[in-house]
Formats: sequence, structure tokens, C-alpha cells
Amino acid sequence: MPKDIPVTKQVPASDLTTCEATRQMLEKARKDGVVLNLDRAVDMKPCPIGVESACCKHCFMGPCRINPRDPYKKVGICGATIDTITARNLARNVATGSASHNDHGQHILHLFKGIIEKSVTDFSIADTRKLQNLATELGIDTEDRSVEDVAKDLCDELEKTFSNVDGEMPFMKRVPAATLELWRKDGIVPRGAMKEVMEMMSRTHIGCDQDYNHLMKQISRTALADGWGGSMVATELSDIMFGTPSPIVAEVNMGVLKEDHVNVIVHGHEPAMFEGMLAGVNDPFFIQAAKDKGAAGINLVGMCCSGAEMMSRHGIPHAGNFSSTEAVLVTGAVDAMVVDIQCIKQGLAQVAKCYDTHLITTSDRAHIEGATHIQFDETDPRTCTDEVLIKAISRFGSRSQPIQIPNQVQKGIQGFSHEYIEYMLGGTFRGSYSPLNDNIINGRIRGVAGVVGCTNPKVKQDYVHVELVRELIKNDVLVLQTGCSQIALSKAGFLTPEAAALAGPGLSEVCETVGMPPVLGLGSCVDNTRILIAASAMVKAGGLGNSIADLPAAGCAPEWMSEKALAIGQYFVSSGVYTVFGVGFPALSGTRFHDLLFNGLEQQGYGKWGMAKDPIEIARLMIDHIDKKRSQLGIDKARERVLVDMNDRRALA
Ligand code: NFS
Ligand code: SF4
Repeated sequence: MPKDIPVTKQVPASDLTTCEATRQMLEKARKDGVVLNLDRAVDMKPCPIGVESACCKHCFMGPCRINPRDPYKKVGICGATIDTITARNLARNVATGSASHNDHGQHILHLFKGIIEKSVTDFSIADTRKLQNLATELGIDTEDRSVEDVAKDLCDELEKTFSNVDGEMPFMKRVPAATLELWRKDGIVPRGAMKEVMEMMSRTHIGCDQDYNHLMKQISRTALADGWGGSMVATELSDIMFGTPSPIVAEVNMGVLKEDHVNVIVHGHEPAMFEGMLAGVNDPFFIQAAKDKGAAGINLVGMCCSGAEMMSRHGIPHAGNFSSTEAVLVTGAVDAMVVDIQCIKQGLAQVAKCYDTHLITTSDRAHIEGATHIQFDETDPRTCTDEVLIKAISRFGSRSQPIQIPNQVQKGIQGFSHEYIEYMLGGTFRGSYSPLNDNIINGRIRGVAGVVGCTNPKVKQDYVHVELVRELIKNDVLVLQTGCSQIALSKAGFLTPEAAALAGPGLSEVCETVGMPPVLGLGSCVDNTRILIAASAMVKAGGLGNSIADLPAAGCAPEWMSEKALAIGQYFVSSGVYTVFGVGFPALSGTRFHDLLFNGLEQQGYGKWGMAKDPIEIARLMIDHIDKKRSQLGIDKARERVLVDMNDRRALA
């Protein structure tokens, strides 16, 4: 086994993660002489100026560094102030995040087009009802027309999400009127995603846009082009092609690996290759081939976001979130890990080599040195997926590594799409958010929180996610989840109806009546758009104000790390949601730009940013905001009554 580079200092594994399976694998890796991301993070000393975003590398006169303790004393060589420098840095982060989601969305649209044009024959349209509904919503005529004709028009309409250079993106039709009005007034309605990202990059070139207030507008527009643009296209079309999720039981954590099976992990973000793999592993030819090598079968497992999607749609087991992707290979039980795009650590190549696992890249946008590349082509998916299976089965037949699979595994209910939530609350014929609004107005539910995003080895894995959500539901806040956060809470057992016992009296009463968990898993990070749609539906259902900014709601990415997370955070803020980030925030506090993000935007009618590291403190910020919105709506008294009721009832009992 090749030895990895040694780390200079080591801390107890239990200080780095609260995930028991990951802890065990980290310890095994250390014994094996293999260095994982969690240990590399201990070894890395981030630059203190960079962490505050107080440096600029936008031209080669610099890099220019500003003293974080006295940020207005000096400017860059070109004269750029700390506000310009931080705004430009955030702008480029948001542009990258938005580009990632829009690239994904455009790919999904391309696949959809391939199905309509019949160049793609291995995939089809699974949810024609959703297709019709979406087309109607976007003003496309559906009456007496074939599915193909409607789909073709829908395709042309959604194409504008990416290619428009003026006008408004198609999904602006979904935005509550008052929210859209504000965007129009401020000139931040997104036109087309390619236009917004390109303009963001050009405006942040040296000597271009150097007014942080003006830059802020394009930051918002670029982020909105993600949430109400490419991400929303990705979610909606993925549902139409692969099925709209509804509740399904799935198993989560490394215990889903099976020693006597060929284990194939798919880790990434685009559902097409994973769907292709699913077809491949069900092929009797490969099942027999696996049996011929002595395996009991083929075990297909997901990780990260496409894993979260496959879990939501098909109940495919999920092995863990971002910080566990290297650790899972330490089990020795993974015969192949197949990846596509985003959040695939380059470090996987070295760990895979140490444990004789096939690491296979499949996207022409993401090769990794040391991995095997097998191109996935949606017009011919089996060429790729068959080759992956051949490699995995043959690796099973010649396994040389000792196998150690942590026995952690947790069942949970996944797959709460916006459509299902509407149906669950209102029933088939009058699906509606009114019952949710009613329960918020009468105070049983205090408010709604979106808790989403990554894990980041700067903080103990899963700890902030779990303790934050525990505190929120205890205080009657209904939690909606996506991405790696959802996996953290799934592992901790919160996505079960029994978790209602951990909720406050009002929320647990609602959960018991409806039969739902207090924490609803909505899918991948791209599926954060389901939260936007739910928020819009809440506004439209009435009684909670006119815009998203009026809702008693808040968002959080407690262990964020990616630029996508910044784009998501910004589109929530620009849509009207108070959004708290844990870990830290790349803007120097005490500067005017920081004040704009954390204060000024709210005064302009938007949401705003918040930051805190401690989960209880984050919960406090979110709950205070929810209570502030309740009192602005005049519904704070109702909640006081509910609580008195509960106390009275307890006193009687
Ligand atoms: Ni979201 Fe998914 Fe996870 Fe973070 Fe990465 S996998 S898209 S970016 S790390 S939640
Ligand atoms: Fe320095 Fe200005 Fe160049 Fe940035 S753009 S590196 S602040 S001179």
C-alpha cells in the first residue's frame, strides 16, 4: 500500500467528526498511513488576510493586501478600497456558484431536448402531469396538444433561462408580485444566466465596476439567475424525466455497504449518469457476472448531492456527505467510485489508490489526475456504465484489502417535493399551503427554516447541523433540508416521524396530525429551489404578508464551504430570506460592504446575511428573526395563546 504524506499534527478523530462511521474510518486510515481531508484540514493554516477576503488578486500589480485591523488606512495599488475588493471577491464566488448550477441546469435541459428529439432513447418523460402543469404555469398552451409538442415548447421557453441577453427569465412568473416589483425597481431581475455570469466577470475586471453598492446589484442578479434560473430548471426537468419525489424510506450511512456484494458508489451532482448506473446494475447479465465472481449481488449506493436525489426519487441508499467521501474508501469495500462534477475532492485519487478502488471520472468537464476516465454519453449511457460494472465486478473478484465496514446505518423518510408537501397538507383535490399558513398563524408552528449546505472540516463534521436543527424544532420551527445537511440529520435519525418527540409542543402536534417528521428532506442542493417555490406558495396562500421577505422564515448553511453555497445564500437573501452562515463569512466585519450585506439589504426590502459559529447562537438569531416577522405580521399574540394552552393542558395532566 503506498504511503501518503504524513500530517504534522493529529487531533483525536472524535474532535473532527460526530459521524461515528467517519470517525472509525479516519482512525483506520491513520493506522494504514493514509491521510484524509479531515487531517489535511488540521494541517492547513489558512491565510488570515484571505479568510477575511481582504486581499485582491485581480491584476498583477498586486496581489494587494489590506490590513484587516485598519482596513481603510490603505487602498490597493489601483486605488481599490476594501469595499470594492471584498465585493469583487464575493461577486466572483457567486458567479462561480451560479455558473456551476447553471451549467448543470443547461445540461439537464440538453438531455430533455435529446429525449424530445429522440437522440436520447435510454431516458424518457416520467411525470407528464408535472410537465403539463409547468408548461401551463409558463403560459404554454397545453389543451389538445401532444406531450411531445408541449415538451418542445417548454424546452424552447426554458432555453431562455440561459441564453436571454435582455428581458426576464421565464421563472420570474413564479415570483410573488411584491418581491418581483422590488427586483424590477432595483434593476436586478435576471435576464439570462450566461449573460449575468459573463457580466459579473467583466464588471470585476480591474478598473471596471468600483462602487460596492452597484456591484451588489449584479451580485444579487447573478445569484437570482441561479435559484430562479438554472437550479430551478434542473430540479423541474429532473422531476419530469426521472420522477417527482414523494416520501420513501431510505438507509443512510456507511453501513449501507455490503461486504458480500459488489459495491458501487456514485458521487456527484447530475442525476443522468446515476440513473444510467441504476439501469446497468439491474441488468441480469451483470447480476449473474457478479454472482459468478462469488458476490451476492451488486449494491449501488450514492453520496453527496446526486446521491440525495436518487435517495429521494428511488430510495437508493446513501453512504454519507461531503466530509465522508474519502473515509468511505477506507472500508476497503468500495469496488468502484464513479463521479461526475462538483465537490469531488482531488484527494480521492490518492485514497482510492491506497485501497485499490477504481475511481472513475465520467464528465468531460471534470477529469482527475490518477483516476480512470470513462466518458458518459447520454445518447449511449450503457457504454460507460457497463465498463464501470465490469471493472467493479472484477475488483470484487480480486479483493486484496481487508474489509472493515462500520455498522452505522439509519433509516429515514426522504423525498418531500414541493408537490408532495402541498398534497400532504391539503389533499389531492385541493392541494394547498393554507393549512401550513394556518398553523403558523395560530402559532403551533412558529416559522419555517431551511437548513442546508455542505460540511466543512473547519468545524466538527455534522455537529453544527444536528445541534442547530435540534434547537430549531424544539422551538416549534419546521425545518426543510437539502444537500449534505440533510444527510447529516438523516444519519442522526431526525428524518423519522419519531423525531416529532424532539419537537416543541406545537410542531409535534402538527407532525402527529399530518404524520410527518419535523425535518423534511427535499433533496440535493439544486433542489433548494423547492424551498423557493414553497416560500412563494406560502405567500400566495395568504395571511403571511405580500412578499417572501414578510414570511416568518430563515435559512442557514451551518457548515458551508463551496462557492455554490455562497450563490445559494445570496439568492435566498435577495429573495427576502434572512440567511445565516456558520464557519465564517468572506467579508471583513466593520466595513461598509459588510454592513450592506448584514444590514443594509434588509432596509432595502431584501433579506440579509447573518453569521455565527455556535449552533445555539445560530438558532437564536434565526428564531429572533422569525419572532420579529411574526410581530410585524401581528401574529405574535396567537403563539402566546398556544403556549398558554399547552401549559394549561400540562397543568391539568
Ligand atoms: Ni451542495 Fe452538493 Fe455537499 Fe456542499 Fe457539495 S455535495 S451541491 S456544495 S458539499 S452541500
Ligand atoms: Fe491590487 Fe487593484 Fe490589482 Fe486588485 S486590481 S491586485 S487592488 S492593483
